[in-house]
Amino acid sequence: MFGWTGNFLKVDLTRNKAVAEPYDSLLALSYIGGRGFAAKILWDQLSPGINPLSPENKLVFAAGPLTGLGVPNSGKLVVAAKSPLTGGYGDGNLGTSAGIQMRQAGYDAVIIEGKAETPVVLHIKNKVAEFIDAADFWGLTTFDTEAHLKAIYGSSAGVVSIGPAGENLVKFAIVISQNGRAGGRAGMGAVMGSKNLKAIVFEGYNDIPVAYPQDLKELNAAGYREIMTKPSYAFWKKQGTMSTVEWCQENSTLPTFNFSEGVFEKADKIGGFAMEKIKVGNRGCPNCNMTCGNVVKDSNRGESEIDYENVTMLGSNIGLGNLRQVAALNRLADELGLDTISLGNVIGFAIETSEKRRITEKLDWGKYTETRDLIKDIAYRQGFGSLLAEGVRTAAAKIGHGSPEWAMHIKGLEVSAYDCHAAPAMALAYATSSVGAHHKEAWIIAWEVKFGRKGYTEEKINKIIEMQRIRGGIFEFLSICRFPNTSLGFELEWYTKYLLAATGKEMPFNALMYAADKTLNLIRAFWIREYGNNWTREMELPPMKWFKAPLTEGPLKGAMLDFVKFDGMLKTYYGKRGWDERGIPKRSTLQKLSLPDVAKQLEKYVTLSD
Ligand code: PTT
Ligand code: SF4
Repeated sequence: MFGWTGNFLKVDLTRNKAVAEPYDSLLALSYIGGRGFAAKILWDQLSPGINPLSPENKLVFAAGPLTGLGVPNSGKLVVAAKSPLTGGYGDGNLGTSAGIQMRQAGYDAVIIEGKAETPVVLHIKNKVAEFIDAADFWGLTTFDTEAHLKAIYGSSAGVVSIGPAGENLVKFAIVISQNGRAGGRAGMGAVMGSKNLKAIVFEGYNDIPVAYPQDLKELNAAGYREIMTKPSYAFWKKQGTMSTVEWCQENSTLPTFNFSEGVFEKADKIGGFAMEKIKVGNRGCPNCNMTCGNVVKDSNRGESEIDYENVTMLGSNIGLGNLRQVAALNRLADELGLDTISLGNVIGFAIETSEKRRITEKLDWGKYTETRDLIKDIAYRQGFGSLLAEGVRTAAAKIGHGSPEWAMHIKGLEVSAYDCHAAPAMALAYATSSVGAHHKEAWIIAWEVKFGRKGYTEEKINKIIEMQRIRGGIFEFLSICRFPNTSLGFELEWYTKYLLAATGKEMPFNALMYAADKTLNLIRAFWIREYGNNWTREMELPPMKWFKAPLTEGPLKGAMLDFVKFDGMLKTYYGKRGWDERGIPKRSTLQKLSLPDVAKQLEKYVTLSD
């Protein structure tokens, strides 16, 4: 095979064993890499119903066939497992040289199973895997862990690690690399912690076989040049995703006061232009000339790498309008290894619950010091923080007193940073995302704002499906950053050319879309297999707040979602997907995607329609 290494590495932490597992070209061509490989591995190798934090769960790091070959924006790595937060499929995608080093070590994926008796660091160098005692690392922040490991193994080693949050099994603990790249919102850091795995160091010095090396070299150079010619390139380098703050404020979609409002009176204080005033540099993933990580000095004079999601979830959503303080909270979350989106979401929930006097804890909007202390309590599972560490769905279920109505999650994953009172399509995108309420697959909000907020139309559904295939499928199985395409307009045709040069295979766009559907349906099947007959359409409905409590401020004052229309839209979406009214793939759909074995297995858990 060209492009693919043809090997996974299976690591058993219980037995301190690592074995290379070759796979064939059929698997490569069907699932391509990254999320595709991760989904296939988890479907094939996990027994349904396992506890996600038990040794039976498997943590998969998977890259695509272009990783490690110098392709623009290809320094990304998928991390996946059964999620302890949602009970379904979980994954995330982080920028790190670890993916590049993993591929150059000779592996397209590393599958980690079992549990080390005491904390370890896994060191993978070419074909050799070592299990290193991590007693001295346990308890360190992600920044210190990576710094210490790089001091030992050199600055070119790729390191992914967890912080105290992962160690303490916080359900939304994330995996961190390069002091601020984060992946695995749905608790991948907790899965790593449950295995007593503090960090992985990857070092690879092998060449990856490439079909047409000269063509690839020229295409790579041309791609980087092309990206720089895009009209929004210069502004992107200045602000990255931060300009979204002002845009959301203008369009009443800025998450504010636990998603009660879509506008925030201090939005200009935490927006892209405010950020420019305190910016000290750009950081980014490897192989990227767009470097969208905005490095700012925070209120503790530390450096913090910020972007839209973390600034709004730890800013407007908790009523904090001081960007340096928001940046300090973001840095703390990175150091502790907490997902900033879920963190801002659970804190917003806690403040609202306190405001409504359903808990005895006194919490208030926009209080930096109290919030900082609460974040530490969450990471170290102290007091009330330990309840919030379970995620908003569980916290609300335990608190009761009506609080599930303002617990902002779908399928257990906290909603990310777009208010949907007046955005039915974005709400549907959240509802049907593969990991729970994440914006990564169908960021339809911009399209919806441009073409009309009010409708619950088929056109919107079609657009969501197309976006899910491209963003949740193609970019995730290639494990390549989507921003050149989605933010600058770098054309999708480039990727078919890269694939041809790297693998020698013609993979036209429609073949990639088919592969995307296959992976997305397999992920769907994974969820259904886990939930069995408890799976219902209601699980995919957005939080009740968006249906019952209208916006009280801004130009869209009074707006909220319509329950009946939304439910109808969800059913139509299912129909277009080839799923039944519960959202379960039909037998014929799985057969069309060459997944007859999946249908057969699924039938043991639920009744499938034809
Ligand atoms: C992603 C989620 C996001 S999505 C953000 S900001 W975003 C948050 N970032 C966090 C962070 O930082 N620190 C922290 N402790 N927690 C964080 N949680 C949140 O995690 C990120 C960029 C961004 S910035 C986005 S949209 C794009 N995401 C991509 C993706 O998902 N796939 C892909 N093929 N390309 C992407 N490119 C962009 O990458 P999760 P990164 Mg992330 C500080 O994984 O679980 O999906 O969570 O990777 O290297 O940090 O780059 O406005
Ligand atoms: Fe990473 Fe940003 Fe570059 Fe994408 S654009 S590869 S997220 S630095």
